[in-house]
Amino acid sequence: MTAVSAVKAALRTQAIETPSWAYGNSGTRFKVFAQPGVPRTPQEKLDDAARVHAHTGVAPTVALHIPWDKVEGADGYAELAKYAQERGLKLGAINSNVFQDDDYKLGSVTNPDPAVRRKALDHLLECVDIMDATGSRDLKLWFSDGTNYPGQDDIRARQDRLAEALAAVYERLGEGQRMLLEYKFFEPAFYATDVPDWGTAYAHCLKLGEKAQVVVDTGHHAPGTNIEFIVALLLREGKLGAFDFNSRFYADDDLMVGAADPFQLFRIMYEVVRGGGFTPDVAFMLDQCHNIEAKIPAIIRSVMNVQEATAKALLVDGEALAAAQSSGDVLAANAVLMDAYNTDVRPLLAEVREEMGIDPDPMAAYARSGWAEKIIDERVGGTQAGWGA
Ligand code: PSV
Ligand code: MN
Repeated sequence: MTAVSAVKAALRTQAIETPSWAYGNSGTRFKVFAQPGVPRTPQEKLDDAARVHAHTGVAPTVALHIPWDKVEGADGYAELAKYAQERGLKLGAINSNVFQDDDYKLGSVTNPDPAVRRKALDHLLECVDIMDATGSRDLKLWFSDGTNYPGQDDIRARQDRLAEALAAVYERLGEGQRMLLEYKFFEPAFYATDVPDWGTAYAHCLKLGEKAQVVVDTGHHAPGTNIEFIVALLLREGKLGAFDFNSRFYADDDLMVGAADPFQLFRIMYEVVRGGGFTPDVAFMLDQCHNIEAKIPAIIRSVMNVQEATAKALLVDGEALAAAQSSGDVLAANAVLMDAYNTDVRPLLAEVREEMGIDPDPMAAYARSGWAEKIIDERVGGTQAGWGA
């Protein structure tokens, strides 16, 4: 049996990064529903993130998205990092954005026009400059690049252009910095996406070197994909850099992690633990949008969902599992996993929180804190943060 004290100790060290954009307004291509109290600035997003960390104890970093979190002035990003630090936070991954300008209609770094490619590359390099100022370790790259129609552009040439841009960014990385390459099987390109799957991301990262790692966004797979297999394989190859956690029912829904399929999240976390991925070398980030639900409690709930899946994964009796597996006892092996999955870990996590000096019930503590009412009262006027803001 796994010692409960060891499980608790591991849970206390967990770090789940929350995304700045989850605190802002979001929606679908049909409608963005504004919510009262939503942050107007990157600083206000950090104020909200600090509440999530205060109530969960395990959300100490915040990912930025550039230009959504652009700040002015030569020292703007260093000051933002200081602002975070004063609130008990650190700035996390810098997410690049080469998907929202008109220039990128036919792609960014894979665009047939060299001038557009240069512009996209300059943005990626600027993101590394920002990492220097914020002290961030990771640059997250997601490309919306692809084609809508067969014959629209040369699939192979686009891979060459992608490789060229990635190599230039890789060259620019400093000591202790990494690039994380994210894949997504479709959207906004519908025929051929230039980085559609883990294999493509892996092939590029392998060529680039050890500072290039793959990001698994759980929402970026076709229905039925065995994501935990991908996780196991990337870990085995030393190429799993991070997760973007969220839930999907249909496409890239960006719903709360663990909401659609908590069993899948458990299976993923089991492979993480099994493969030695429960270390700071793998970044556990959320990439979600809260279109209709209150944002801060939704993020707290998401962090708790990841914690619950992790606790269950840590509770798997490895010895019993190995014994059942090696003796070919299919049902016993399956039962070991299911026993862990079916354990109610909420009391254990409540104890962990008490030991960390925080309220055992983060949702109730946040509701009692009065923060939601305070931001609704105070954040009046200005422009609320949201897509493209
Ligand atoms: C793309 O769908 C993605 O998952 C990337 O991580 C982007 O940076 C993020 O969503 C934007 O919300
Ligand atoms: Mn993502």
